[in-house]
Amino acid sequence: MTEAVHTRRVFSGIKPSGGLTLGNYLGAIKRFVALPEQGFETIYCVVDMHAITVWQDPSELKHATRELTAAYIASGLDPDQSILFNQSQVSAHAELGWIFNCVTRVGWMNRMTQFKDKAGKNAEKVSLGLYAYPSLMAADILAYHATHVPVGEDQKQHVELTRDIAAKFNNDFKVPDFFPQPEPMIEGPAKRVMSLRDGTKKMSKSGESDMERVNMTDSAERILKKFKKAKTDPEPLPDNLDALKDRPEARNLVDIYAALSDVSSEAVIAEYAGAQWGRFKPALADLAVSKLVPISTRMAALMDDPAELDRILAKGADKAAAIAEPILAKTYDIVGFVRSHQ
Ligand code: AQP
Repeated sequence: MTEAVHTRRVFSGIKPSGGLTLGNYLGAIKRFVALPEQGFETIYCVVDMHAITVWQDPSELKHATRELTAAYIASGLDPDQSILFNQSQVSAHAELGWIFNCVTRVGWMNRMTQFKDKAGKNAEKVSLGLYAYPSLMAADILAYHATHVPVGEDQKQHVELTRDIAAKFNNDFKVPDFFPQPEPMIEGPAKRVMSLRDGTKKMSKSGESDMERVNMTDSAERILKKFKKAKTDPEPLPDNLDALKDRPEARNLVDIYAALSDVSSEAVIAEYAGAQWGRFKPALADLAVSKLVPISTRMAALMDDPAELDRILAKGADKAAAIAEPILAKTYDIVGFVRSHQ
């Protein structure tokens, strides 16, 4: 078989599992929005089926799905240029996910650190879906033969698993290059935005205290308060990043500043060398307000017309299905399913 040439196609998704954080914005949405200009075909998904791996109140799930759609658009995503849809409206995800459940080995799943972190001591009580999540994520990506997956550092292991699943499928069924080997794109200073209260813990939607995170919908006052109260240490900022090695909270705030202002962390430390927190924190908070508040204002306006958001998702789902369905049909044929009912 000649080597397949796969289109430079990006796929990524975000769970509508609650209010979006600055981590979701800097680690995902802001980067997603920049990719169409870089010559990629882009497919972005509101992964509602991943959200229900932990309990979601049904009406809140609908609200979070529309709010995430609004966040993508308010951050600059053009739904005519990128495909934007919610996962459950394209059945190829679940169908390919089942096939991948039968390709993936239990031993591979047992190595997934995010499951261990999320399940904690409760592993016996969490859903089977939470355990199988990475196999559905592989289906999300490979149903489109996507070649690039922009994600935060926390998702790297899942993209690597996707590569293993693709390779095993291609090998087991002797279809070299049918599924591509997608590349994780993990770039920039916001690969892992940390909690404002503990610089060793990821900033998460579901973190216990609201003061740990900045939400995309926080008011200016709330953003200012959260940065003011953010945990730091008594030292001023040094003149190089190496000196922040054992100061995770300080490093996190420098990285957030860099990501918000589109400069490197080195440039931030050069500008603020020797600065006390009393100078740096208000500058950071003002910067965050100037970037986030215009977005949350646009989000609120979009949320005033949920029917229009639903229409955008429906149109996106049609475009997504037009790509995924032929790939799924070919996969079924490769697996040996009889397809006599059209
Ligand atoms: N703190 C973060 N720093 C950088 N990137 C992040 N992402 C999430 N948090 C950070 C990136 O956002 C994308 C979507 O993530 P998700 O919402 O689907 O899943 P998640 O990583 O499990 O996000 P949360 O906020 O931690 O959700 P909950 O608390 O509901 O589990 C991914 O690309 C992720 O890397």
